[in-house]
Amino acid sequence: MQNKTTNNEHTRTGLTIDALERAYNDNLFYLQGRSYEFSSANDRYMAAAYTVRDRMLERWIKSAQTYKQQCARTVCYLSAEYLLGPHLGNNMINMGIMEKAYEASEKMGLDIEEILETEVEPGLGNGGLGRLAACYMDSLATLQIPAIGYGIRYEFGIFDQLIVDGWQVERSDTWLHNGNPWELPRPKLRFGVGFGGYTEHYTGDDGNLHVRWVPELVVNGMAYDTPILGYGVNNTNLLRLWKAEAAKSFDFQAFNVGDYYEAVRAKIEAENISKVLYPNNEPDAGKELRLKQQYFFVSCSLKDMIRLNLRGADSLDHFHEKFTVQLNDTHPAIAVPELMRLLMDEHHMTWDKAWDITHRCFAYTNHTLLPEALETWSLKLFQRLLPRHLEIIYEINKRFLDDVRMHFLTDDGGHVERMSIIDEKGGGHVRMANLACVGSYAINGVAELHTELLKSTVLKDFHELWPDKISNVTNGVTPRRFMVLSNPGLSALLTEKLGTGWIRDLNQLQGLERFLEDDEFCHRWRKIKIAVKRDLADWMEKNIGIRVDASSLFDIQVKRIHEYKRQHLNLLHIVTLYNRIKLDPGIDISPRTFIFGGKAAPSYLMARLIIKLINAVADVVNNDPDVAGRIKVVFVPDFGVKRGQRIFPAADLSEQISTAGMEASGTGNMKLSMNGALTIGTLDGANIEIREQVGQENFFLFGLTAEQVAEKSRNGFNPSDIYHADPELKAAIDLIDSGFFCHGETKIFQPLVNKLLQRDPFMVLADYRSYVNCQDGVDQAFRDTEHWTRMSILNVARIGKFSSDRSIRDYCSNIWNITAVPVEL
Ligand code: 26Q
Repeated sequence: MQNKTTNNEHTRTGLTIDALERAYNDNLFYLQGRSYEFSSANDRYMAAAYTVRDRMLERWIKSAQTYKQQCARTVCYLSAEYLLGPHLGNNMINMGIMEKAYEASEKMGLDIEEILETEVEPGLGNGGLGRLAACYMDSLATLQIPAIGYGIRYEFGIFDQLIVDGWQVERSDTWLHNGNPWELPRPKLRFGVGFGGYTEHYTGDDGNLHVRWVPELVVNGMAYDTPILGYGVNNTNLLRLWKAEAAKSFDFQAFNVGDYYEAVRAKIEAENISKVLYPNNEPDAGKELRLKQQYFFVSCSLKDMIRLNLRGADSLDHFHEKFTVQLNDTHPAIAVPELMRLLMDEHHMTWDKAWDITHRCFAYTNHTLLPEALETWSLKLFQRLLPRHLEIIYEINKRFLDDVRMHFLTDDGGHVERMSIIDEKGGGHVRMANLACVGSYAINGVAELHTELLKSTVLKDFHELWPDKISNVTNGVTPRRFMVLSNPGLSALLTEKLGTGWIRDLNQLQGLERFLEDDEFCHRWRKIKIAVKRDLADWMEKNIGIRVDASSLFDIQVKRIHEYKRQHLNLLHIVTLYNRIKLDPGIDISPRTFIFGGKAAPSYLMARLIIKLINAVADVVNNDPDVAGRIKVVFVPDFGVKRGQRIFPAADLSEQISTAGMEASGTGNMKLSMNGALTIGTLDGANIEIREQVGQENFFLFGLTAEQVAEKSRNGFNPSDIYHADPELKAAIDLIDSGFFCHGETKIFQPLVNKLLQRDPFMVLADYRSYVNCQDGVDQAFRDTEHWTRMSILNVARIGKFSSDRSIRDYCSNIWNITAVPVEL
């Protein structure tokens, strides 16, 4: 096989169809060891993946060289989660070779759809927070910002979800089983990370007092690098994930004294640290391992940054100028004392100098207001695992509380107690949010309402003390993955009318407003939507066995299952429609397909029950001849990025129905609206800003405001009064309670019904009437196809703000103070 042809296109870098074809065959043969005739789907996928990866590597190396030469300031994004989604299609889009890949595979008789479908997505995250990190990595590279994403290379990511008899069943994730062509292992890049032990105070050669931590156990972290290519640029950034390994080979000491099994146990324990991703909402059990994970990846990452800094400087005095470090929630907040420790204990800086650098380094993003979701660790666990860090935290806290006392003077009003990093109650806990606030130069919320609520509730005291520290950066999502890749039909129409500029500058979609009166355009808009709905319908029939009408209204709620997201409010509407049909079988209802998807945290019983109820209602509704296909209910199992890419483009209606004040931002709301769905939603999170942008006349609003929710939860509200006053509501709840959806079993859904009627902090019943009436409005609106199309176009035309490019620009100018570094080949 030749490396070059007459047109001088190299097999590993050339972008012509001919070069791609040669490269594919070469990789299949020499990397997979397969001939063309005897390849499996995975062999073909691997050959295609290596073909694309080869073309990323020179860009990657050039990026590293450019950043190094220019001593570029770099963003380090510290996140315990990255929900990346499949790489292959996205990298082909960003490299600009999707069309050529189609042509080349056609020429070779390959099924490119099958190849793309074969990739198992790396599910290294739970949901919104992890997916946000992945969108931000895409935008950072696209905007040519030098950036490193640091995280954990979990061997097992988020579990796979099966549905058995309507219940969620978890299966372990298998993303690494067939090999991962996107990562490059870096065996030379290893750092030791200590745990346990004790601290020693000693006088150094310099005559000063120093502290030395003598850990009981050292675990190694090894780097695995994944290149992240920007769209339409050469910049290729780095996602560096750490895998835990035993520091000593397991036959070392114990073997000599004969305790071979003890040595094996120690090795396994070390490797456990990066074994599995924790589901959110998982309570105390196993918490120790979670803290170990956090410290493990943070310590490796900071040591790596120090190494990089010392390559181009002879001290760490300018560390905070070289790097800015974004903390994705409090999960990496242990970075604050760890950087202090590294600077003082290992690089012999004074406290004052180390603190000056540390608190100018970090910025903290908060993703939740729910008090039960704010992380704390018991002092006992901290003391046992990280004794030196606890000493440092005490000292940070002591100095900080002196400032608090100074600031609030005699009239303390409880500030010291509330702002302390240590919560003295219940045996004592470290409050990670307080640690992150004190250790950071900037704090941000993820949508305007969320940020305002942060300032007035959970972080009120900090806002009083530092009025300029808290700001808002509304979340965004990448249009490359969630439009160009997942909705090629719509993207082609947009590009035909507007050129390709919208892909990097989403505000250019405003140009669509010119076509509102263009009948031919509107007709094509509808044709594209119906085509993707048909694709999804075919897929669901094939994979789930439920046949739906592609011309019905596709009403979609896909996200993690949680009471605050209120999938059960959606269900109450469905049961209400069912009752209406049963009462009057001739009733006129716009045909609808209700599509749900989402995973429940394994220990979250109420969320598991909601899944069971969705499936139980689906079973009855889908098989009742009176309903005659007017409404269908489908639960799509194992919702993740890959399934999302099929579902988002097919939505007519996007359900964003959380209790106001509880969804920090939401990002699915953006993905759906970008694909032409209209939103039915509460005034919560980013919904408010989406409505502002697309126009209130193009958004279905219902429900209590955050203020009203807060007022009701202060003064109490009585769901049972609402139940008795609304006959349709009562009928819906009674039907669920009667066991009707469960072969007469009355017990199963009782916990759910009881909670709704007795003490529901999520106020489902309080919003029921407003929701159902709003849904009646949706039903009417969907009948006016032309007007619906107009609203759909306007949603897309005005969604530009929610590109993650805009979010990253906000971070760059308002928080990070960083500028682009273009890479030339
Ligand atoms: C904490 C402790 C122990 C184990 C797990 C966790 C844990 C893990 C993940 C806690 C929370 C998460 C994830 C939170 C999350 O995804 N939040 C969402 O973040 C999105 C991006 O900002 C927002 O759009 C959503 O509103 C918010 O819910």
